[in-house]
Amino acid sequence: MKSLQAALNEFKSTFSTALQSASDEQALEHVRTTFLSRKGHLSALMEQLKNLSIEEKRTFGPLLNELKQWSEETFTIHKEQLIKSQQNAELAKQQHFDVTATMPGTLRGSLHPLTHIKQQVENIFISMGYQIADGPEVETDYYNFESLNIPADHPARDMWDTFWLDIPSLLLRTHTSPVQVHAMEKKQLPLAVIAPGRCYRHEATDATHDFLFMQLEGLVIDTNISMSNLLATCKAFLQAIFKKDLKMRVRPSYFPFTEPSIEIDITCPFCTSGCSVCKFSRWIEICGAGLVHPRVLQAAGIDTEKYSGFAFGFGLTRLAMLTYSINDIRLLHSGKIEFLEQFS
Ligand code: FA5
Repeated sequence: MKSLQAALNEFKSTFSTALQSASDEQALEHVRTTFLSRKGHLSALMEQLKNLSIEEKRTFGPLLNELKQWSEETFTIHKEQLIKSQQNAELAKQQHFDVTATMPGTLRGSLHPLTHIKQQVENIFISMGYQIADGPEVETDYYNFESLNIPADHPARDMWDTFWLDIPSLLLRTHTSPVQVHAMEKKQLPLAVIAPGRCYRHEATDATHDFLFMQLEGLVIDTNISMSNLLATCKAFLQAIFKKDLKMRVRPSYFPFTEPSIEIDITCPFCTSGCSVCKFSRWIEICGAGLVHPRVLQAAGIDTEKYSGFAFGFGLTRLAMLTYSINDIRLLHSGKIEFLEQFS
């Protein structure tokens, strides 16, 4: 009897000591398995009960139950205290964390030059009252060609080397002009939209041509629209983007969806007497444009007696090249960190 009493006392003191020195959850779990689990010291003491006489059982039964209850409660209290103090320590660490501190040697991201120019262009046109329109990059033959007055047998299709998909009549859009038709079909006239976006052409690449590039489409439909509205808009836009009073030159051109069609050149923003960017000509071709062809308006169900419009298509990638003096268009999709770092 005495020895069981001694064992109970010893359990109490060793359990208390072990619990006090358990300073993390792993140590606490070790205390639990050693003392309180099915194979632990407490179970071993309980086992001894069955070998005792009835009288001894009367004495030690309640004592063992008390010990069990006490040890489990003490363990739970200790565990809760430990978790709380860990949380407090974690919180104290966070409170001393300086979110504004700079980490030495970390790479800082920046906007891609194409994203940057796109945002600038959008802001300029939004300030002129334009809305941003969008269209799919996988287009149908109808929107990329037919609706723009370029039927299947029209030789002008050769102007745009096309990536056709395996699915009949689907292609990667060769220009942003299909967005004109999507916008007109919404029939909310008058209309002033721009559509910056990616285009794809199945052509050999060089320093100024890529198979993937960005264009900026513009379309205005209203009553009494004339060529002078188009030229004034282009001039205002170019002055805003290059922040210079550049001279514009207009050349006659041909696009099946505009009549008359023009191409616009600007004086080179980088030199006064010729440089490699303007190929020593002092002029840089910047966009195709014109008055929207009546057939395109009619295809979109617009009354050509009442409405007319102008459209333009800038090479947005080329604008980025001019703005940032990038001498090879292919760098823009090279993913080269040394190249991109220059724009941060
Ligand atoms: C067009 O794509 C017409 N849709 C533009 C237009 C719109 C005319 C509205 C009239 C009215 P063009 O094929 O010329 O036209 O392309 C327009 C601009 O896109 C070019 O001036 C050039 O800056 C750019 N561009 C064309 N091909 C490439 C290419 N492979 N890589 C990079 N930029 C290109």
